[in-house]
Amino acid sequence: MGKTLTEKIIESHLVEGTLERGSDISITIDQTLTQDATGTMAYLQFEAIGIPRVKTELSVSYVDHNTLQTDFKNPDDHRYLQSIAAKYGLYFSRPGNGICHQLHLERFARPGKTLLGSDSHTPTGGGVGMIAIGAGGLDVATSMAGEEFRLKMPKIVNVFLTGKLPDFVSAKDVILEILRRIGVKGAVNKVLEYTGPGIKTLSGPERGTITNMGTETGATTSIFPSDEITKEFLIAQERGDQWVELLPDEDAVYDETININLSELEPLIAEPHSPGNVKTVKELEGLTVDQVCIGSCTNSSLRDLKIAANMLKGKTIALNTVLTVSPGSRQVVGHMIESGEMGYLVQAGARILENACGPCIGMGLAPKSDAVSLRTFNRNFLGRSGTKSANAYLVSPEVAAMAAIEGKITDPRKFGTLPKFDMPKKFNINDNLIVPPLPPEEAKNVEVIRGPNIKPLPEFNPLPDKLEGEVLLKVENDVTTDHIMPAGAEILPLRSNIPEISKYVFNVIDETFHNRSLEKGGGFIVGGENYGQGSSREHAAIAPKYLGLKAVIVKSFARIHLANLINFGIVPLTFANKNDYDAIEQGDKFEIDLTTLESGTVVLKNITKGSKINLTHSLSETEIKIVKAGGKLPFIKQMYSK
Ligand code: MIC
Ligand code: SF4
Repeated sequence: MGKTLTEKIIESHLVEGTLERGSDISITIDQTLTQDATGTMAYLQFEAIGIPRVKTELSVSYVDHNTLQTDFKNPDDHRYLQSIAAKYGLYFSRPGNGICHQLHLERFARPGKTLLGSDSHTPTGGGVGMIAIGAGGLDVATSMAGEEFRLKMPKIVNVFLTGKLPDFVSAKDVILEILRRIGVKGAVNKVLEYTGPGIKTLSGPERGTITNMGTETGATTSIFPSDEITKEFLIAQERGDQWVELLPDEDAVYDETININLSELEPLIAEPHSPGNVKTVKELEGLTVDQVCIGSCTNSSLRDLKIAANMLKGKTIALNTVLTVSPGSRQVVGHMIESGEMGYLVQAGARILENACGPCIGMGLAPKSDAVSLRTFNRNFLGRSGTKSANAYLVSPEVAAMAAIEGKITDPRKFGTLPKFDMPKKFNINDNLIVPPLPPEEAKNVEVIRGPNIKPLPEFNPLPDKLEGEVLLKVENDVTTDHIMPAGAEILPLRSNIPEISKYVFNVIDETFHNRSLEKGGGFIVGGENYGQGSSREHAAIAPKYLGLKAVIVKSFARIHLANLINFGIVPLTFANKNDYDAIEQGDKFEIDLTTLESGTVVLKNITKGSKINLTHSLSETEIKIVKAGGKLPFIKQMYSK
């Protein structure tokens, strides 16, 4: 029986387990990446493990999230990260170089390799045929220390593409179409593997757009084969020697299939406040647009900026609309300047921002009250833009540029003829902002620099046999990590300081959460389906843990957040019977006996209601030990001390 590409790469990295779907497996990790907002924690944890140098083939530390620098905190973090990279053998991408995923695709992503990144959009690397997975910082830290990465063997979905995208329809519309069909939990514990004749019409970066935003379906990762298009891209990046052909077998067997005829797609848009609320642009035509933002790791490649620039050439943005552009990398900026196309954006009135995450994570350029903001980004969760009353919509660069010109949502096909532009056969390569690892003898003498913003990791104790407390909060389906641990200009700089950042836990839905948790000595969260979708930020686990959160009881979990809860010793439990969710109220007193955890089920006593509820979990034997030890770090320390 033939194999899928996913199976081939996983099999070549398999340490434990089999390809049987849903079983527990572990794989070796060739490359890691971190960004600054998750990186400081990841490296504090790496330091705590006590290994002198990273054991991966390649590890890169990027700075792209926290570049606003309203005070000493962000630059403190940057310094810390730079000194860590020098000490432990990592590449360091200096602030100003660009967004981690765009940069990694340009300079480091390699067909056939595995990449683990402490950012949920790490699957961007799947655009060149690698298995690239997002994870919490601690999992990345242990991978850097040479440990294998544990996951459930995912199901593999064949996304079979035929046809060719029409003018003014682009890669973003492909992933929006998939989100329209399967929603934000449609691919949990699945890999989206792209095949079919249509893939030949998509360039490396366009494939990256699709695999990047595959994250929003809950997928473990997404992958394209490594073919002649990949070869062309790697040659253009002067990395032709790293190309290998990697295709699924012709008789590969997939668990599911999604058929998409690219020729039939039309411009799409995701409405507030979920990437899964997809409509056609036509349906929303005429809605006044206050802000347009082009950029983010989804749509900031040279191709994306070129199409927008050429549509805006010789025009002025509408009086009622603000346009921001945050390019993905210096390579992109360099080409745009050289070709003169950056001038088209500037002359049209675009506000050119730094090559960084910027408005995507609420780091500046918050929209006005009640604004309609059209963004080429991948997430439009409530409050993420920095303005709680704003309505963010997700679109392609074509739809964004058209809205900037017209001041209202307009089908870009009304623009007329698609402007022509050339893509370079060879990109300008300048890696002078990527500091390579120091040789071990020199690295030894490097001193790690810790500013006052870097606070030590809190320590957590083993769990007792019985958990007691009350329901601190009951939430609905699809609660995101942006609800649990918001980001933005005020909160993001606190990522290296758990006591401080914990003050903002659940702030968007309940400002009393922090104080109540402390008053009650911690307790429980009850939630619906897909709890913890979105970001890989482990702060959504560490900070609630710091406030005393003992267990989370939900209908289902999102993959990365589930792993983060385990890593920090918060027991993740699911209802055996989902209807039991209904009878629970905030404030109910619970008792959970953990001595039966190994059997796969535990009983929850709702003391307030006088009822008993059966709970289950998906924890492996090792994960049970990790949770009971109070988290992965105490668990590893226990292991090493033995
Ligand atoms: C995001 O897009 O939400 C982030 C910010 O990049 C996160 C990581 C983080 O919270 O630091 C992600 O996607 O994992
Ligand atoms: Fe940065 Fe936004 Fe991409 Fe997250 S989704 S890595 S915040 S650009």
